[in-house]
Amino acid sequence: MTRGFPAGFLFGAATAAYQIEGAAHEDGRTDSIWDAFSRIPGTVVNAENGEVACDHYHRYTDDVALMKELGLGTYRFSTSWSRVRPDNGPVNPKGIDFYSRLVDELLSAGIKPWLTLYHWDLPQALEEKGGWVNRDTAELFRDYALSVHDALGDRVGVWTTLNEPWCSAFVGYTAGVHAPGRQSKTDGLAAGHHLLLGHGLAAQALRERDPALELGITLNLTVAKPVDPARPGDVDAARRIDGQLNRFFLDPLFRGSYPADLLDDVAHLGFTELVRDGDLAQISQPLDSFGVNYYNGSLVSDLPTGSAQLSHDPTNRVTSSPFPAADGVFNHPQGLPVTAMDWEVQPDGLRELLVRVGAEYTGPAGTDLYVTENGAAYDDVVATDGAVHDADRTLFLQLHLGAVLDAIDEGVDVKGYFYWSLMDNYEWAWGYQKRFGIVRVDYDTQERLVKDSGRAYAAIIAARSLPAAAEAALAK
Ligand code: GBH
Repeated sequence: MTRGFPAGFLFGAATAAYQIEGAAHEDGRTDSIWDAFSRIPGTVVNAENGEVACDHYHRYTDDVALMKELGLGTYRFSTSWSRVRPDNGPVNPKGIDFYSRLVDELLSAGIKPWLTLYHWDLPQALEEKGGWVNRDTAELFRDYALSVHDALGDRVGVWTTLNEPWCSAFVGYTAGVHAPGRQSKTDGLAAGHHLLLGHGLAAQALRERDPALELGITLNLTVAKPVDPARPGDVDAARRIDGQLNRFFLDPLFRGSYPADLLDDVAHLGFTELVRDGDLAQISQPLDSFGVNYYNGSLVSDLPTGSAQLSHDPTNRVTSSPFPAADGVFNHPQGLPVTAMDWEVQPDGLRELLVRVGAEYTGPAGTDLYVTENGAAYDDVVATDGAVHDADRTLFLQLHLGAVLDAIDEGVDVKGYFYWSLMDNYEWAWGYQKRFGIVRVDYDTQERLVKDSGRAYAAIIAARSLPAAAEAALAK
């Protein structure tokens, strides 16, 4: 027996500007924080950067043709602030024209454009004025959002303000693993609040300008479990991770307040002084859509294990934990299979997360729920027959689509799923070493090759159901 997806369920794939576009110095684009960060020795594996990436800037018509071949109903991409408004100056006609042409190409292929305004690439000129730690950046983000809408609002219906503000704030400003590479608990907290504020300002302004748009935000969320539910230290560890990763963003957005326990945890870092009257009302704008990015869950304790890392540092620099108030919290392996990122494969965590988010946040708010990213890196090889037989990725995809169906069976109205990523690309501090695509990219020739997983996804999309083989795997 196969398992069908509900009518109207959207199937897509996702990318982000800096990870695929290349053309970093073309048509007026200037540096983002990722251009600057990747030049610092030791920050990125093999000192790789996004100067060329997948050369999507020049190959977007071919890439859209591939999307059409796969049968994608929607494509989630991001616009580069540094291309649209170099150094946050006036709008750059050539920069915005690229996105205009991309959108036209998508529309003529029958693919719904899903636009994200910010996927981690702040103009470096703004970082030099304090970046997201500077409250003014929130207002500048609103102005940039309106600039993009001025040019594309007539053709793009779905607008996501931010991708994973947790990563922007805490991996960028506290752990130092991502751009801009700062290692400060207070900077991460300030960045987190100002990103939320920027979201709220942009959301209100976009909505006033265009009441018909579908407006949302995307968060990376986890399922944090205590190693031993009977040990108070473990339970508190799980509470902290949930608070500092999930609820730090979910609660202000949907409930108009920061969680009390989180405020207690970070009080000694001066967090409350940052939050001004009216900020939370500004942040908690009504949302039409909400995106969950899910990769894995976490099992935590206040007792260390052999591998006591909360996050991975690709280049083995001295970096910090991304959690500002979780010193003494340790991640424990669950013994599940891992991807090439060493992330455990835990599809049931996606079901559990969707059920929780649906029940506690999006459901009561009447906000549509989507999985805007989910995917896996594997050490793909091109076989002698010229194909990539990535059975591990196909299984990953099927298991997670199965988890989405499980959540739907439990009554959560999940409206769509985006695989991360359409194609292999620049995996941030890991450079080109990690491949997440359902399409392989040969970085010497820029040739694209649909992997077996891409064919499997295309078949699922065409049938609008999971095949029987997937169900057998799911039953295991
Ligand atoms: C997404 O972020 C990004 O949006 C995308 O740009 C990126 O390419 C993609 O994922 C793949 O990385 O503590 O070691 O278990 C991913 C967000 C947050 C997911 C941290 C993994 C736990 C890592 N990540 N999380 S670990």
